[in-house]
Amino acid sequence: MPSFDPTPADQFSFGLWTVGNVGRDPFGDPTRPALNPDDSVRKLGEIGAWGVNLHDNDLVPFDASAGERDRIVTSFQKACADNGVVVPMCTTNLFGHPVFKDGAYTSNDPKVRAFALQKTMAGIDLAVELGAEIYVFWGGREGTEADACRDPQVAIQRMREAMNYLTSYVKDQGYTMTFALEAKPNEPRSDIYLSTTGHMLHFITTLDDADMVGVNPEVAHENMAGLSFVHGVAQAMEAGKLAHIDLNAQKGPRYDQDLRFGSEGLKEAFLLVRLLEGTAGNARYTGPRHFDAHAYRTEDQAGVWDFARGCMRTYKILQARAQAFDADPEVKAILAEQSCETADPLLGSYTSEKAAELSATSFDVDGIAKRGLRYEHLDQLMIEHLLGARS
Ligand code: GCO
Ligand code: MN
Ligand code: MN
Repeated sequence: MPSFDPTPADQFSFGLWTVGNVGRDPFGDPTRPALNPDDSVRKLGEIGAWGVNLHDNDLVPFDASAGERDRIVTSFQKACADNGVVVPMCTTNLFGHPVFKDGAYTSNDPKVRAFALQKTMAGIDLAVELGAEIYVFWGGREGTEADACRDPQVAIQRMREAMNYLTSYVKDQGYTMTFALEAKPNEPRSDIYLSTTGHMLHFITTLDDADMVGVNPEVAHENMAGLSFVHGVAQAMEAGKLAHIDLNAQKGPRYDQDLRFGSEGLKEAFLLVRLLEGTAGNARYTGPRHFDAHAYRTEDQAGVWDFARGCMRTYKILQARAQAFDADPEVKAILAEQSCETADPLLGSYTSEKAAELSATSFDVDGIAKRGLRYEHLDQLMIEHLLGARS
């Protein structure tokens, strides 16, 4: 039995806000004490995580003085170095303070939009100081309840203006930084703009520096919209736009649950790991495997580390299961039989000659339609690998 212990090559990362989650929810107070960022890093190093991510204010309090900021950052950098933990990604908290109650980059108030840019530039500077090269944008407050408050087209234009401003800032400073846009359909707003990874992928094509911008899809968020997460991630990968990923689990299209990776939706988790690891032959995703999840509210501090170990362990088990599935001769035989990889001379790029030939071709449609595809068997084989009944 392999150990499934994490190694730095796995690139497993956690946000300070994930392992530091105190168990507060809209109905109840914290159930565990706040963790000091330096202690989180020490413990993350101990359990074998590779990276730690943060919002500006997870590390530096909103109202910290310049001196306090520098002291905190220096101490955190030392904690990271001492424990062999890197900071791959940072992001800005543009949702916590009441000033952002009606959005940050999309607010109707130009002063709020300007403050959001100022806060993001400072967050990018902090990220660079910590060595991060990925910057996530999650616009939790960029949405509405009273939708008549602004033209949703204007919201998109303001979002574009902000992204263009900030990629220019990065270039002007000579930083190396990729932006990763994270979609969510709702919560905390009733409706959030650019609500799915698909919306984000198109939006990116309209930006001045589209080559600097990708997506950060999250399992829970795509599930909240009732969509296939695997298909969303695949579209991002195919477009060369998977800049980062938020791994967690979600039970149905409800409120955002941010559960331990693989704890719900095992089949989707299996297919996701298979896709990310490229065990079926596709190009592997090479970026961080970030767990944007938190422990159940029932847990004490020990339970938080059970949760974190569980995320990494489940990922590695699913990786091994996916490798076994794709190496299974029965699976290979069905896939080979069904993929009809031999090039059909009627297909490929259009030429008027080929089109004329295609128009004149007759097809045995009934014969083709009669053929069973053996997907029941294929899916059952996958379930048996998932359940450990085949190896
Ligand atoms: C959520 C979001 C957040 C963001 C994070 C980064 O759970 O609704 O995913 O966790 O990822 O705040 O900005
Ligand atoms: Mn997230
Ligand atoms: Mn979430």
